[in-house]
Amino acid sequence: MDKILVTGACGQVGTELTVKLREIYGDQQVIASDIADPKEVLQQGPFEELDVLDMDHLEDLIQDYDVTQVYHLAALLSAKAEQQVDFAWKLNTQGLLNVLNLARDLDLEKVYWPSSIAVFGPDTPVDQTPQVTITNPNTVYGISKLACERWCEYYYRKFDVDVRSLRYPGLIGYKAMPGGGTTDYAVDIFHKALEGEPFECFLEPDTYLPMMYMEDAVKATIDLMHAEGENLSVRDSYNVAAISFSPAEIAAAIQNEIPDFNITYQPDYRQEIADSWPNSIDDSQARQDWNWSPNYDLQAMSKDMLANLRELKEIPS
Ligand code: AKB
Repeated sequence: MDKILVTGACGQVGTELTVKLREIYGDQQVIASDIADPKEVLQQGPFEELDVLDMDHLEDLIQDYDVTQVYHLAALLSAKAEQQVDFAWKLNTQGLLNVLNLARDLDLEKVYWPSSIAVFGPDTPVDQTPQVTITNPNTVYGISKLACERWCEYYYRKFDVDVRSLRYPGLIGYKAMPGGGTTDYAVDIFHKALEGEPFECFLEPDTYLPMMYMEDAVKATIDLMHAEGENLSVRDSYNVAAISFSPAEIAAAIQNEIPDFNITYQPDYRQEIADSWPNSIDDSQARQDWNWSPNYDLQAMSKDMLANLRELKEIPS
């Protein structure tokens, strides 16, 4: 019987992934954990307060619940990490190493860990960035993700830990807010547009970044975890792609639905982070190995985001 522990379950990805995993495996089979208090949506099943740097507590939880798989999502995102460099490095790298060591020592069946397009840097080819290419990240978040990718591959090859990973692009969803990323603007913009407020964007209008609707990100994660291990040729982290757009383009997509919506631009330190990341990603290896393909383009995503947020915020259309 699969028993799944999700760390960082209160985060943007964790919230949606935990709900989906409980739909698939059953509420009691998925233990949500976070350093933060449980959200209402996570109270359908077990919840444990957990600091992933506390290895003893992590080990106790895995043993007490007979956990077979860990989805290790607890981390600091790019913009926040630049403000707390030492802590970001410690949380992002030691947190994963704690999980990988326990996966090895307690013989866990599988581990999922998210990497990011932040592993790429200013020397990386920006368009259709290949699976294997120059990385050279220049943010603490990117450096930590790249180091962790290497650890994942190392633990797979050396200790047979079945750890699987995706390089998430910016993720856009309506069920949970992102916290501290460079791509967060692409979520905030929908909230402002629906509240009838102008949006001040912290990136330049023509800053292209790879993005993905959360439905697709959750699908990619589950599909990768359900894939036959022998089909997976990438054991550091898979490129996955869906949409690439700029702030000006997403504003235009929103204006199709809300013509009065107004955007202004006030770039800050996050512009430099965004400038070091690719415009678009080549995900052909993921397509080939486990049949990855996204369902949402910019228009479909914008429509769905607005419809769902309208309902949640009880705003008439
Ligand atoms: C961030 O902006 O930090 C994240 C990411 C691209 O990993 N959304």
